[in-house]
Amino acid sequence: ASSVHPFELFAIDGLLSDEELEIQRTVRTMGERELRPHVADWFEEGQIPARDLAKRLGELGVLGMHLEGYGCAGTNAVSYGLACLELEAVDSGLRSLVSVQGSLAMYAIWKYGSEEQKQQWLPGMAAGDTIGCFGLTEPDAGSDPGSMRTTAKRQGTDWVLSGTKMWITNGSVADVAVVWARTDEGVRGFLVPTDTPGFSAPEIKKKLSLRASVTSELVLDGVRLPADAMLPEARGLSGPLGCLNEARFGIIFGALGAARDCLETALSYAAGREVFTRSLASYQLTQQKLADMTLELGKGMLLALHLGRLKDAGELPPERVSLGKLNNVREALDIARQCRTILGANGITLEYPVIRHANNLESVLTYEGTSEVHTLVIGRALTGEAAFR
Ligand code: TGC
Ligand code: FAD
Repeated sequence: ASSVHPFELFAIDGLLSDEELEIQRTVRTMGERELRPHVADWFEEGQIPARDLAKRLGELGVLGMHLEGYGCAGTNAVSYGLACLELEAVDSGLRSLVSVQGSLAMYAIWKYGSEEQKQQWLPGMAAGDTIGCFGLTEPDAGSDPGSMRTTAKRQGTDWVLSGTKMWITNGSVADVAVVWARTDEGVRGFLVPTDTPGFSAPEIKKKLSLRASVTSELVLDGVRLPADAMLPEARGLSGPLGCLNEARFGIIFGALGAARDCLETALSYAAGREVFTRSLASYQLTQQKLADMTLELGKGMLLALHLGRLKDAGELPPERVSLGKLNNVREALDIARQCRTILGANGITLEYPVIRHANNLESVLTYEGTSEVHTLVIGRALTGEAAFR
């Protein structure tokens, strides 16, 4: 019997330009050929060849791809989203590497940096020769970054940074850390070369999610920086939050990549698996699961594309980003868990990608604003009442 791909049922490709389709195909091909064969091992071992990966992703042109100038490709937002989708179809950890490099570390410099800072850092970061990380979260300040304790104090013309950042993607492999700290004039951002005395980045081990991604603590023990290490154009919490909008946008598409991979796996598994007398795919209960998941995947994709078009038109305020991040990550996680049931016991091994995606999506639900935070952002937009505190 013939079958149709979930995205084909929704006629998604017809909504994309030739250039967008080409970028999507290129990233997908590279991911399938070069990343997928290794990713289950990276996940199992809890180790990735981050330097080689960054270099290869730089060659592919996806690091900071939606930024203009300084060696960046300057694509539209939808193309960037599609690249995130294809990388996350392999593993959320790979999309994380790209999100943090391009949307958090590079974007912070691109948006808030001086011309000298941009010239110094961005071309190497776009090429993947230089790795960046983004330190906002602290052990006691996650959803509420305004309560951060890390300080930057003036000593003559220098700045001295002290404090601890937690859960920082790419931390231990980074060459430069974008660190947000409290100063007498509010929260400011600093570019910290990671070989500066007083800086260390121990890796966080024993994770059961995003194992194919480096996650670290950043320790700032009296890190002395020159005056020009500060990002001149970022003032207050709107600086880091402005970067988060960019990374959250990538996740709106990215999470659907993980979901698509789970659904494709479950469809093919159900077609080949005989239970009782027939293929698992021929039972009504299975078809209900597959139909419901296809609906959510397709609706999520339509939402992502709509938000992408709005972003390209300059009409994507933060509460719209929250709509996409909340919906698409939540639904992707539900899809991953439901697909897991279709694979039965095979669903719990790394022989199939499904439980790896499901475990990864637990992190994706939490980072870049938890589902509760995005719910409250939408609630504030609807009612005018902030319920965070
Ligand atoms: P609030 O009073 O609302 O705002 C403070 C200032 O910030 C402005 N603002 C924003 N600006 C740009 N984009 C946004 N999304 C913004 N949201 C708020 C706001 O206008 C204000 O500006 P000004 O000039 O008046 O000072 O702030 P609040 O303290 O009440 O907090 C609001 C809340 C809870 C929504 C916010 O703090 C928040 O988003 N919390 C979640 C934190 C978060 O997402 N952390 C992520 C860390 S990075 C990460 O997880 C990377 S993982 C990546 C990977 O591996 O892929
Ligand atoms: P908390 O803020 O302590 O929240 C705990 C629970 O309380 C959550 O369910 C939350 O939704 C809920 N909650 C909080 N406030 C409210 C409220 N007002 N009302 C109701 N419920 C509430 N951070 C970085 O800065 N850079 C990175 O590169 C980075 N990478 C990460 C990578 C991984 C793998 C992970 C897991 C996290 C990463 N983070 C990073 C940190 C991430 O952004 C935070 O974990 C996240 O913002 C939540 O903060 P928290 O873990 O401190 O949880």
